[in-house]
Amino acid sequence: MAEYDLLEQFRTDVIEGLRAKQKRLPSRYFYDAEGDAIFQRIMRMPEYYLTRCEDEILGQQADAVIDAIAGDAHEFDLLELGAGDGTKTKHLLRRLIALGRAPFYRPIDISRNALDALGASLRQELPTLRFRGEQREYFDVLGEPLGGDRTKAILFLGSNIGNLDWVEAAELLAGIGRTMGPRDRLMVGFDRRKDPMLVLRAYDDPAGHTRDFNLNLLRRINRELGADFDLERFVHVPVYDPFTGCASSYLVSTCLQEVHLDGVEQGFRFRAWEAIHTEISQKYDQEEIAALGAQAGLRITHSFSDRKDYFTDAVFMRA
Ligand code: AVI
Repeated sequence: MAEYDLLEQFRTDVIEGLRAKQKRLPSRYFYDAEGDAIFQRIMRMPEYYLTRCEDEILGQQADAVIDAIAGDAHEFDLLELGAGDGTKTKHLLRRLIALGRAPFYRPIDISRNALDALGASLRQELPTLRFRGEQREYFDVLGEPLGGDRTKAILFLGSNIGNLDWVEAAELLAGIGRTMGPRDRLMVGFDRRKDPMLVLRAYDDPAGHTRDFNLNLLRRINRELGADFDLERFVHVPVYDPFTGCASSYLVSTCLQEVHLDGVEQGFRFRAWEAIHTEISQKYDQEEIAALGAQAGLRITHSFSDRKDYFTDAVFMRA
């Protein structure tokens, strides 16, 4: 999508979300340059176990993971949806290069900043690697297949799937599955169900990075869409429901107020303590991972977990 269309889509989604009976803002808009930088801080904080656990899996089980996703293919496309800074994937890339194998790495991310930074670091750290970044949304892959007749290993790491609800997640996996041949594999990173307080702390950190991450979305709306959100009048409220395994974030208005957007005549009214839903981060158990895959027409071939069983990278093929 062109820059102009992206901005129009952002505007439409914000207006629709703030007009809804239960207000919402899509979490995919967290990731402007500032949001990317805050997310880097989140990934480094002690409470956010997800990144460290998946890093442990890819670092310590790289050979087994490579075997599971690429078999004996020498040349293959390694696609990554939502590549971010690619830190964890570099474990696999380094090992592949050391083994003398020749993957063509295709990181796909909605964030131009993330892709540019990743490209620069790859050129420096892995100068022999062939790669090409693509700025796209995950869901674009449904309308526009991932392409190529070469063997494909597709990565969807970091519990990014957790930011989708069950129906969206199953649709995305099914859509990816339709583009997969019998030799292709898809590896998805799932955050596992665990002690609810541990999950909650990952989204309710004492340093306030997750709060800043959420509030930055209002700052972005102010800057890009000419709104007048007063950030002092919203608080970040994370909750975790151990019944559904869903962590949710809200921005809650602390008072009665009206917010305006350039070109929109009617303001958006907030009652005191009215909430905007901003994000879900779904946690899964092993049965749910298998059931989600099955609903998408996929079956698990391998499953890799960290020592604490906090995180699982599941490898799927077409059922
Ligand atoms: C990108 N995604 C998997 C993160 C998560 O855990 O849901 C985003 C995040 N939101 C708050 N902290 C981190």
